[in-house]
Amino acid sequence: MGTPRPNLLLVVADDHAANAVGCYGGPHAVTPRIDTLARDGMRFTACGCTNSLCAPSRATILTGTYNHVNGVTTLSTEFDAAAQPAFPELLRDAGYRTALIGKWHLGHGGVHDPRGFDHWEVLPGQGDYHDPTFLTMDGGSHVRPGYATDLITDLSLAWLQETADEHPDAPWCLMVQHKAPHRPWEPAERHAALTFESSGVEPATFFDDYEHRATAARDARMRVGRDLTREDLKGDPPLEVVADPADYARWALDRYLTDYLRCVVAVDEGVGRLLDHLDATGEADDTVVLYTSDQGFFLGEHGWYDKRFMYAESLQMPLLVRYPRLVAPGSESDALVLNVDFAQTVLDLAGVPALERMQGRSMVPLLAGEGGTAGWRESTYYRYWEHLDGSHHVAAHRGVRTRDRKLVHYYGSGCGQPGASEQRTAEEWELFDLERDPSELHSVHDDPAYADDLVRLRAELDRLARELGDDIP
Ligand SMILES: [Ca+2]
Repeated sequence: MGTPRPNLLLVVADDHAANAVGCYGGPHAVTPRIDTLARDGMRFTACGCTNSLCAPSRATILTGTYNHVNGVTTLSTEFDAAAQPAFPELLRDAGYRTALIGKWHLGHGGVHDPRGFDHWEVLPGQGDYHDPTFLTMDGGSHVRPGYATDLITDLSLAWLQETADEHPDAPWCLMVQHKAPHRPWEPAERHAALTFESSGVEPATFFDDYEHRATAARDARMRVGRDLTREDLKGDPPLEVVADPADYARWALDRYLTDYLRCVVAVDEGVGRLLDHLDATGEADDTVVLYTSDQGFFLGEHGWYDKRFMYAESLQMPLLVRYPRLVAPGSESDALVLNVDFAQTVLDLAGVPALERMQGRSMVPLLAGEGGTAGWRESTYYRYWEHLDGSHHVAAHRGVRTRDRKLVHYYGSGCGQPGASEQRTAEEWELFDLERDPSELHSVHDDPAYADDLVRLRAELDRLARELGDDIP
């Protein structure tokens, strides 16, 4: 890249599904400010995560490596920032001012603290929505009165002002990491009465019967109509819905989505404040703005909340990138990009060499609109390690996704991972024809018509595992 080196504003939400980002065309259009990033930049329609879970995705984003390399396989495996070089440190070494504000979720104290930042202020663990405690670089902590999403934006704007005052000539990289809209979905007081027509609309797969798939789908404990708690739903159901499970499920979905979307509205407002700031300071043209989430989320599809599975809604991450000096407004890419690509992309935009160990690819050619997806990867590797956790009970699995097929392998073991059950479960496979069955309702794994596909995809799964250095269970 030429000069000037761009500023880098990376906004990472938590569990923000593409179906709740208006520009993705889903049912929930509540993000007018975030949507301007698609209007003015590039919308990626097929961005995936490599493991649909908070901490593992964050470790992948920072290091540009898969979880078998960075060690953050589950929620119980803390990040060793001293042993896992991450892109912010490389940027700082190259003269960038760097900061991280908000959710970290990769452990705290010593080697687990954020590294490579001139400034950080983070929530402990998941953090709280209201009057949250923040941890600071000096080892201290303090409670800040207010709403987490607003406070994270306030602190981000304050740091931008401070760095502009003290280091006016240095480019900066700011990671704004929201807690929202993560469970338990507690909205700001000013949004507590907001309602949404779309919260009452059930997805086509809401009453999924989990037939024609591995038993893992049926056995998962993340059904909106069964597994959300009274705390999640903020109260008891009205009497008229308790007798009928379908009525109860619809009520729970509306309750769940209403609070989820209220939390998203605050995130959108926060993004709007950051964009307004860039306009006010005249930095908009020289700043890369990237909006994403650490993974996707189920908003009632298949009857579920949460993530973890390799199914479409949890696999897909929203990814919007605005950078007027490189990216054409209103552009779109359907390349199979991954969160493991972000580190190398950001470094490339800054003109800083990536590390040899990084396992993704720079998306800069895609952002520049050069050659479409020619030469880009045509298959992606996935592995969810947290076998049968006590709450959601999703079986560990790995898989390969191509443009028109998805092969999933439930390998039946926690492989000794912290946070994973040692209970053995049956080994199972699923194969989906994504063209005929985009909702992934009917595995064709045992259909003779797909025998050739199966052979080809199993070989591709093995090839990817070998290439990336993951042990095949
Ligand atoms: Ca998350």
